[in-house]
Amino acid sequence: MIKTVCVVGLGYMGLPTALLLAKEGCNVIGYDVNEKRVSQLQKGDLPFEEKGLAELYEAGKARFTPTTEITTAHHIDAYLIAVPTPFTPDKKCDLHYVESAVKTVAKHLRKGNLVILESTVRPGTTMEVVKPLLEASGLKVGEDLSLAYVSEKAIPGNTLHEMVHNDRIVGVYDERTAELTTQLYSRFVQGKLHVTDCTTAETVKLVENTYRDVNIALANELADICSSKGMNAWEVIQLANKHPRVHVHAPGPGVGGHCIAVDPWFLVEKHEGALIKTARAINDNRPLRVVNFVSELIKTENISHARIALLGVAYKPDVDDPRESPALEIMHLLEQKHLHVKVHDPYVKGMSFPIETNLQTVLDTADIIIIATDHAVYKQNLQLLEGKTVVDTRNVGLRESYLLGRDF
Ligand code: SAJ
Repeated sequence: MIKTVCVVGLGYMGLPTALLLAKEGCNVIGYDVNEKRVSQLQKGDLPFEEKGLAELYEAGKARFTPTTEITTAHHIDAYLIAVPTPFTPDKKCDLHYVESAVKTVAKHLRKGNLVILESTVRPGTTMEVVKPLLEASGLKVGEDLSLAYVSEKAIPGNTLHEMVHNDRIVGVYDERTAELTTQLYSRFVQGKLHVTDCTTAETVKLVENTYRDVNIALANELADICSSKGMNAWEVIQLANKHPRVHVHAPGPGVGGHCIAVDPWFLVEKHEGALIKTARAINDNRPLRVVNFVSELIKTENISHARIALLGVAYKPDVDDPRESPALEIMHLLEQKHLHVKVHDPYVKGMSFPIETNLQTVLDTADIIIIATDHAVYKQNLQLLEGKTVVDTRNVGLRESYLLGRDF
C-alpha cells in the first residue's frame, strides 16, 4: 500500500496531481528544484491559475509538503515525475530535466519503491533512459523496483475535471507495477485505467496530440481552399461535420500550447513522418498568413502608420498560458514590419512586453484589430468591435469582419 508519494516537478500537471493525491489521503512530498516556486507554495501562493485549484489546495494542504530537498525522513513509497520536456532547436525531445529528475530519485530509492514517469517523452524513453538511470542505484527494476509510464491527459483550463474523469493509459514494466500503479491512480481517477507496456503508453500520448495537430492542419488547409474560392470554411466544416463519422477541427491563426505544437516532433524523431511534418509546417505557417493579410489590408485601405490592436496573447481561450502561442509570433512578425502593436489579454501576465488589460483603451487607438484568441470577454463585448476594422482569426461571431477561412 502506497502511503507517501513524492511528486517531482510542481508545474501545470505535477502540482494538481500532487494536490489530488493529498486530498485523497496520500502524504505528498512536492519536490521542485525551483526554490521560488517551493517557497511560494509553502506560503499557500499558487503559481498559476486553474479552475478549482485554490479550493483543491485548501483540501489537500494538510498532507502536502513542498520542498527542495528529499530526505529519508520522508519515507517515500512512490515517485511520480512530472517535469517538462522541452524541444531542442532541431525539434528533438530534450530529456535533460527528465534525466536530472530520475538521477535525483535514484539517490533516494529504497527497495519496493514505485517510480512513475508522467512527462511526455519520445517512445522508448522509460525503458531505454529511465530504467538504466534508476538501476545505477544498485536496485533492479522488476526485482526491487516497479516502473511505470502514465501520461497526463488533462487540458489546461479544465485540468482538474479531466484529471479526475478522463481514462488513463497506464504503461507498466510488470504485473506488480500494474497493481501498485492502478491502486494509486484509482485514488483520484474516476475514468478507466487501461494497462499496457511503457513504450505503447508513451506512443499513445504522442498519437493523441498528433491526431489533433494533423486535423487542425487539415482545417487550416480547407480554410485556404474555401477563402480562395469565395466560400466560408466555417460553414463548410460545420456542414461536413453533420456526417456521423466526420469531425473536422477548427482553422485558426496557428497551434499553440506546449503539447500539440511539440509532441508530433517526438513521434517522428526517428522516422520520415511526411504527413506529420507537413501538418506541422502548415500550422507553423499560420501566423505569417495572418500578418500577410494584415499587410495587404493596410495597403488596400491606404492606412499610414497603422496602429494594430492584438487581442489575446494566451494560446487558447480563457487561460493565462502564452506558451508557443501563435499570437506571439503574429506580434513578432508585425513588429518586424515596423508596425505599431498594442496587445490586450485579460489573463496573461509577466511577459517582457506591456499587456493592456483595458479593452476599450486598446480599441480606441487602433486602426486594425486582430482577434488572435477567442477569450469569452471578446465574444461578450462584440458591440465594442462593431464598425471597426477587425481581422478575426477565430470566428468570434462578429457581423462584419475580415474572417479567416472566408476573406483570407
Ligand atoms: N486549435 C485549433 N483548432 C482546433 C483545436 C485547437 O486551431 O480545432 C488550437 C488552439 O487554438 C490552441 C492549440 O490548437 O492554440 C492547442 O489547443 P488544444 O485546446 O487543442 O490543446 P492543448 O494543447 O491545450 O491540450 C492538449 C490536449 N490533447 C488533446 O486534446 C488530444 C490535452 O488533453 C493534453 O493533455 C495536452 O495537449 C497535453 O498536455 O499533451
